[in-house]
Amino acid sequence: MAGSSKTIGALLVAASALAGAGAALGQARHASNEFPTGAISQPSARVQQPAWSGSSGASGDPAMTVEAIRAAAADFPNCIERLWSAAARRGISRVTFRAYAERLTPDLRIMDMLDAQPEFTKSFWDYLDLLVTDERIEKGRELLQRYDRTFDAVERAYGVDRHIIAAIWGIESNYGTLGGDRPVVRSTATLACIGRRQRYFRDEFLAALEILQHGDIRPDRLVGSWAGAFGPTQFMPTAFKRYAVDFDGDGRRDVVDSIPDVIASTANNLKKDGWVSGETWGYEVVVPATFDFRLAGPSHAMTLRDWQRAGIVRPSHQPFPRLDDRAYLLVPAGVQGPGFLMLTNFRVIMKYNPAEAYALAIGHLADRLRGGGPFVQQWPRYERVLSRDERLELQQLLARHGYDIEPDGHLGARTRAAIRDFQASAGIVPDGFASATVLNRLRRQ
Ligand SMILES: [Ca+2]
Repeated sequence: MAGSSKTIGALLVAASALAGAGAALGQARHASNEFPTGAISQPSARVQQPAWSGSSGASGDPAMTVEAIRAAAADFPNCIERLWSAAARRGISRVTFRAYAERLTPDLRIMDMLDAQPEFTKSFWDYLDLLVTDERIEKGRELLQRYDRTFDAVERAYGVDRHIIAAIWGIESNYGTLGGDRPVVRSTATLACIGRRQRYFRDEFLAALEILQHGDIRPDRLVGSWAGAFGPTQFMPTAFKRYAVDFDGDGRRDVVDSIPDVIASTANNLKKDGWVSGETWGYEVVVPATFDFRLAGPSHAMTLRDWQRAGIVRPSHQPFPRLDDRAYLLVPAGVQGPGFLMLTNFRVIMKYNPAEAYALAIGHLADRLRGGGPFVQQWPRYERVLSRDERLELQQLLARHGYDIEPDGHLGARTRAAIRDFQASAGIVPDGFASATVLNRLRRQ
């Protein structure tokens, strides 16, 4: 996790994120917020990886043209050698460098993944359905039982709820079964020398070499997503440096093969990111159609007492346990779906995986592991999800109507705000939801 990330393409997350190699790339744990983890399917190690498409990236970045990629690939051995002095300053020996860096070849297929912009995306509810399944709930409960004593010890040491850790384990890698099989050193070396994120990945590459230098993880076990996230809870190399702990006391911080190290390191990560002990992540709430939806969004936090006064209640009118806790309102599907009041710990989960759909899946799976039920309210499953072209068109139409947005196909907070303003002016419930209905209204204006 390289730092915090804020602007989230929240409503719709790229479908490719689920399709391959734990496509791990958020700004925090992963390198771009468009492609979070949560591997659903994973090519097996025996299946031959397809070659690079040989085409320019969709981002339009000058470093992603075919010519730039080919030139950087030709220069790859020199690029690696230029990193030697930085590696040496980190205490990496020439022997280690020779063994793991010098003979690397680039994995150019990663360039396709770095710039993947799928035309079709899934809805928020489709992601939740895919990520929080009965099978995942059952498996998680089994693991909570099997590692009961480890979870006890970790909760005592870090004060982080075991169900959240188990849920991260389940969402990030399906409990260690879908973490990716690409060598982390090769992936990060490729991204450090080729493409549009070289600066970011130089640090990841060098941190990966440090792991091998210290002998924390066996070289053949340091494999993961194409972006270099590894282990059951998908640590990036720099996140490993910051958060990994040796909880089983064998002298190695092995967040791949030691379950105590995995559980404790993940807890330590959340704790250092600000986890509030004894508090949950948030609540499902009912948002009335008359509600002022401009109050929604991460930039507007207020106490649960104030939300209650504004007309927000829990589905069966259970009281909020701690009325002074501050929360922000998330309404992923507008007035037609459930709302959520997100506490501090939701923001902490967002640092772990900076996509709202994934963070909500982690919180919800944790509740289910604890014995809670599904969400009470229905999602608007009849709503069609806009394609990438339609999302762009929606933004272009909004911009043409004078709303302050830059069309990029990603529906973030600014687009939602513009949609709300447009809806208000058109006399529809201003919930900011990018529906086909809104697009049609814009087309007719
Ligand atoms: Ca250990």
